[in-house]
Amino acid sequence: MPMVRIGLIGKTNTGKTTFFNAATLQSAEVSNYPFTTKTPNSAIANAVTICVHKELGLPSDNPKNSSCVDGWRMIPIEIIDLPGLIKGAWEGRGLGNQFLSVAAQSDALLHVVDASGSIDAEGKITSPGAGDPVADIADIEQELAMWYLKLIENNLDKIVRSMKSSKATDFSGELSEIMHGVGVRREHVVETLRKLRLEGEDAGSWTSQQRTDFAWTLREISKPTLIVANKIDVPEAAKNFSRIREAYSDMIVVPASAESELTLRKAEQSGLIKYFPGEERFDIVRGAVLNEKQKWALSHISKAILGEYLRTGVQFALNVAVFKLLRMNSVYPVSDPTKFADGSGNILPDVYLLPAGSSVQDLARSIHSDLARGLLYAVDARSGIRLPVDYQLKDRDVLSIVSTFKRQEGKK
Ligand SMILES: Nc1nc2c(ncn2[C@@H]2O[C@H](COP(=O)(O)OP(=O)(O)OP(=O)(O)O)[C@@H](O)[C@H]2O)c(=O)[nH]1
Ligand SMILES: [Mg+2]
Repeated sequence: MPMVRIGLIGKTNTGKTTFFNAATLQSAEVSNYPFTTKTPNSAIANAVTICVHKELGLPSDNPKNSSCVDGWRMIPIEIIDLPGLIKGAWEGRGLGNQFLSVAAQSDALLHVVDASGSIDAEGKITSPGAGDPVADIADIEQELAMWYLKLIENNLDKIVRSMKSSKATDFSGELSEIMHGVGVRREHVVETLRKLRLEGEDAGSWTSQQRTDFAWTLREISKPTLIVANKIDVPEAAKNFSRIREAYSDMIVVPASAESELTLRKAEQSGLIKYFPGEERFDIVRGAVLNEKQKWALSHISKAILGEYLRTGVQFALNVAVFKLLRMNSVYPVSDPTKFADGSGNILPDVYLLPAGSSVQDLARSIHSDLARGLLYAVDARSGIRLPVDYQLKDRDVLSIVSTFKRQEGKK
């Protein structure tokens, strides 16, 4: 199963690497100098959802491809932290440009913005409130669309020529093939054409406005994005957060303090507090060893972040990206539906993330191609009812796949 991949994009100094470190517990370099990150960092974080084991009345489970902590199922996903982008990146300015293609290989993007307004338009640190995060978002959105436009325009003539020679009328197949590397699928192109009422039009005679609209819409459809309004711990951020929500009312905006999440996860790691990522609270377990600075930091997080915004936003942003933007369902394949176990008796060993609309056939295919080839039907472990191969999977389904090809779960 290819892992869900989420890319962090934004201007320099917005806190992308801090977010990445908090989500993955890595220690990639963070600083207040512009362009600290010079090449992409990639590591594993988790999407978190309530595990089915409690609901099924099982006292415990034996996760293999994921983990289960206090009833939360943690499903590995890949996070990519990218160098900061600047205006003109699509034309080759700055470090970010050469990595736009890496960003584009993500399934979804988290657009990290400095909501405290502590950076200027070029990403240099300034006094809080002086910068304009609403304009920063627009700059980056523009970069992505221009980059798509360039890719499209560079290939449009070729596509139109080849369509003419093959007398084809629909260019979605060819365009998606060319843009496959940046995660554009045929259905994205088809949806874009439909949305803009450009179906059946000769792409070769589109106006430049039509090309631009096509690039913007294709980018939105093929690369779902949410805005992370970071540095919400800085007082100046509250006002900007409202402005961002207003200006981008059609997008999900998650208030976040990546630095607070990093502090909490590090304190949890060293046993100072008990904290589960995304929770609305933490408990101090070794209060006696905390110094004044640590005490102040934890109390500030408790009041200014958890008290005001309920959570630091890091885990929440990842969950929203996976379960809302990408509409993933979590599905638990088992080989013994009566015991909810694999062939070796491991209870609920695996969970798969599959986009809404996926079928039993899709699940079988993502487990093993042989399993899919010999696929007969599936059994719903909760009810024992047989499910046809085209049954559309629901979130939290537990099912056993019956195929002429026998295999044990966990063997790939
Ligand atoms: N107050 C506050 N500062 C933060 C937060 N997140 C990051 N910072 C600070 O912002 C500065 C930039 O952080 P980085 O994580 O290096 O930013 P980046 O977006 O990766 O920057 P580039 O790699 O240069 O693109 C550092 O001084 C961080 O400590 C936050 O949630 N709150
Ligand atoms: Mg960085």
